[in-house]
Amino acid sequence: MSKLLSTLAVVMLFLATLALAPPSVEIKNDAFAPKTLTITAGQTVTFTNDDDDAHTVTATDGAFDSKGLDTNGRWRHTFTKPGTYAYYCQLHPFMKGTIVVKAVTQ
Ligand SMILES: [Cu+2]
Repeated sequence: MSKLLSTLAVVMLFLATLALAPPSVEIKNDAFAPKTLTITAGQTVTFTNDDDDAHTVTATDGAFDSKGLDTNGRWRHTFTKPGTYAYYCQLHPFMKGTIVVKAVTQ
């Protein structure tokens, strides 16, 4: 296999792994990671608080709210409709994140 082909194979494998991994957001160092997460309609996102501080996952428009998540606290939310969902932490309003929900392609 040429070097280019084997590099391509590694990239494809990496992308496949990403596609299969359940979508998740880590809350660490007063930030959401990734800051912007793109998923497909119907997928459930798991938010995990890896900080020593409590945090919330609260939609800017109030559509969803995890309420307080303590250290190691977990909250799941299923996004059924395509769109862009901005959220923040009520305890630290400077913490912001976005979930981009794409329509399911037939
Ligand atoms: Cu917070």
